[in-house]
Amino acid sequence: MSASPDSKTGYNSISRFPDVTGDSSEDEIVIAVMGSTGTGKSSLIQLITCDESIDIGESLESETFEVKDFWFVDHTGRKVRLVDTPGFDDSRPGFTDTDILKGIVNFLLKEYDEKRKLNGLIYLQRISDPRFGGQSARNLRMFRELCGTDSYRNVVVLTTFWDEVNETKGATREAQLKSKFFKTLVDGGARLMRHDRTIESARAVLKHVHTLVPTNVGIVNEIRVEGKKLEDTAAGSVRREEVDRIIAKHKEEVAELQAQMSAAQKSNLQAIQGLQDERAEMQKQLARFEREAGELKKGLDDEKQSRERMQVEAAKEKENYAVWREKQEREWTSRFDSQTKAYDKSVQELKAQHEERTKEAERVQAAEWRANKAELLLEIERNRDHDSGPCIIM
Ligand SMILES: Nc1nc2c(ncn2[C@@H]2O[C@H](COP(=O)(O)OP(=O)(O)O)[C@@H](O)[C@H]2O)c(=O)[nH]1
Ligand SMILES: [Mg+2]
Repeated sequence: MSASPDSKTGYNSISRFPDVTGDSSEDEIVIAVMGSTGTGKSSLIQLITCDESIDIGESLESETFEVKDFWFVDHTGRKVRLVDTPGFDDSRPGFTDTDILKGIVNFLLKEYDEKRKLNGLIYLQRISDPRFGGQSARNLRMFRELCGTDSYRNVVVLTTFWDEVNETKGATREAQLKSKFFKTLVDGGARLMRHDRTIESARAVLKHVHTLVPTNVGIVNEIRVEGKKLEDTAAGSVRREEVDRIIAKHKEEVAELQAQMSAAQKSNLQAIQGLQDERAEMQKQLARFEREAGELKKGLDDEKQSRERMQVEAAKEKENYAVWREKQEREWTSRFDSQTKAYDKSVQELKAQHEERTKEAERVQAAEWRANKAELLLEIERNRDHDSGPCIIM
């Protein structure tokens, strides 16, 4: 059995490789793997990541009851995160579909809050199933409502268990899935692909997902952008309707048993015991669904708090930015002032140096002139002495 999920979020994060790209790298590829229990979700993730710690269910009883992500670095050096999700069904004692819905929604909201979109959503479907039963229909409906029509083009409907059908039967079922049960998704841009448990078919899916434009799924937009409560989202209301319907049906059945018991009271005690057991079982189930209805409502309070927390955080971030900007402006102004002062000072110094040098040059030149003048005067004096000397006539 897997490690228990984070008690608050129902979501675990498991990494196999060192984080080479940083936590919220834009290059990161995020792919959610969904579908009913036992369709091969965990097996597919294990095949791709080679992670032996992944729990593979040996029976249809689900091994996966929390959302977990596993990641690896693909051949192009990109970090790929594959998110294993539980299917919507009642095979886990103590876990309701609302718990599953909350786990998945918490994961999706966390991705959105950390500014990551989903590159792809792989929805697994066993091709070997002879009929598309109520459980499969329920699962598919929840999946579609979680996605929202805008994200259909990011969906890959991946058929598994091809080894359990012959090609003709498989192809016939595939055509039926495409034209009937998955028609809405395919018409909206989803791709139908096959997985035969080989790494090649798994890689083909990844290759296709790499070409898709990342998306924010519908339920995230409903909660974060439109401000809806979980209960009022498309997926939440599907679950609420279902829970309400089941509660109403159970109540009817309990009332009917009560009536039968009163009638049987007169006939025999054994029959009464049987009916009493049946009523006890019925009431146990009723309590389970009533608890689920309460849980669905409780989820809303959590969300309200988280939405309010996000609003407070956004306001705080805005305020921090204003403070940071003001501080930055102050720093720039003071830096500019001191630079201007330093510049003025060096201009003054240069000016003084220039004046000093000019004066020095003038001093040198004046001294030279004085020396020249003295020499000239001396020369003149000498010439005068010569001209006025004794004149010898031959
Ligand atoms: N025959 C067959 N068995 C498969 C295939 N994929 C998975 N399984 C088996 O089906 C069971 C459930 O698989 P798992 O990956 O746990 O399904 P999950 O509940 O969707 O995660 C396991 O015993 C797997 O070994 C497949 O393509 N063919
Ligand atoms: Mg699983």
